[in-house]
Amino acid sequence: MKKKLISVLLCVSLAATMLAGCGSEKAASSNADAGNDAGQEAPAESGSTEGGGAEGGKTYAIVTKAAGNPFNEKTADGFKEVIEASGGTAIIKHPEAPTADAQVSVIQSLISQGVDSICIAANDENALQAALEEAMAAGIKVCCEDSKTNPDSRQVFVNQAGVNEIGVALMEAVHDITGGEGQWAVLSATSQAANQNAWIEAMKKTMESDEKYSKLELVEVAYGDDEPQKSTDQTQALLAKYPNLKLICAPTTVGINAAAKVLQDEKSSVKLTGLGLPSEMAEYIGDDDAHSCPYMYLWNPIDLGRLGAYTSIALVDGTITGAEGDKFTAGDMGDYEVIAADDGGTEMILGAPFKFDASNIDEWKDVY
Ligand code: RAM
Repeated sequence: MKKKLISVLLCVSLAATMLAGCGSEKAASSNADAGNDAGQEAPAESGSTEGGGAEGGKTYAIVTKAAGNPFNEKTADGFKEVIEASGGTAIIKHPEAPTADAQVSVIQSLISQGVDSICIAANDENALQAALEEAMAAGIKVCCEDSKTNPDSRQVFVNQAGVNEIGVALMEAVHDITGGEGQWAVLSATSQAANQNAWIEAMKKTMESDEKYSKLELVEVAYGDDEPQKSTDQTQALLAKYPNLKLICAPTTVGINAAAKVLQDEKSSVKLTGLGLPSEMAEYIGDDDAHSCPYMYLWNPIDLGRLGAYTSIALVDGTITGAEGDKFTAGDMGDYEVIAADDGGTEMILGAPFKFDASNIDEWKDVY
C-alpha cells in the first residue's frame, strides 16, 4: 500500500515537472529518479576503497552482461551510487564478452576476493549455477538484475518490469506500426540471454492469443549478441533476405541502436520498435518517413542498478533473505516486496515499461 501511495505521488510530481506523462504508477516508480546522475558513464571496471559504513565496510559486486554496453554502464552507475552513499565498497565488473564462461571466471575471482554480495545480469540461465552455488556456500549473497538465472542460482531477481507486460507492449507496437499485417523480424541480443528469450516468448504468446495478430508473420529471430557490428550485419541480412519486411523489433538497446542507423542510412521504409535508450535513439524517433522508429519502450537503467544495490544491502544485512513476502525499503525509491516469480524462484518488479515517442523523447534524451 505504501509503495502504491509513494508511486502515485511520484507519478503526479513527475508529470507536473517533466511533462513526460506517466502510463502507470509503476512507470512512475521506475522513472522517478531519472534526473539523478543521468548520463554519467561508468568506467569499464572500478572499485572504491572507502568502505567503513554502518556495515563495517562491506563489499558489494555487480556483474553485468558485458563491457561496451551503455545500458550496463548506466545500471552500474546506479549501483555504485547507492553502495558508496551507504558507506560500502562497490566492485563493478563488466565481462569482456556476453558469455557465461566470461561471467564464471569473474564470479570465481569475486569468491576468492571474499566479497559480501554479487548482483549479476546473467548471460545464461543455467550455466552459472555451479559458480553461484559455490558463492552462496561461501556466504556470499546473490541476486540477479536485468537477466535472471534459474532459482537455484539466486536468492532473488530484481526484475525491471513484468515479462508479460513487456511482451504485450512490444507486440501491440508491432501490430500498431505495421497496421496489423505483414512480415516482421526480431533482432535480439545473445541466444542464451534469459531476459531476451522470455520477452520474445511473451511476444509470441501474445501473438497467438488473439485473432487480430493473425495477419502478422514473424519471419526470423536474429541475434546480434549485443555487439554493434554484429547487430548491424544482422539487420542488413534481414533486409536482404526479406524484401517485404515491414518491421524489426529489437528488444535490446544495442540492437535497436544499430538497426536504427542501418534503416535510416539506407532510407529504408522498414520500421523499427523495441527497447532502447532515449539518449541513443532520440535522432531516430519520429512519426514521419524520415524517422525509422515511431516509438519504443524502456525503464530507467540507473534505477535498476540502484534497486540492485538496495537489494544487495538488504540481503547482506539480513533484512531480507529473498523469500516470498520479504519487505524492505529501498531508500528514496520506496518500499518493495519480494514476490513469487513464474520460474519457481522469487523476484521484485522495478516498474512498468515506459513509452518513448516524438512527444517526450526530448525530455528524456539527456536523462539516460
Ligand atoms: C540490452 C541488454 C539488456 C537489456 C536491454 C533492454 O542492453 O540486452 O540485457 O535489458 O538491452
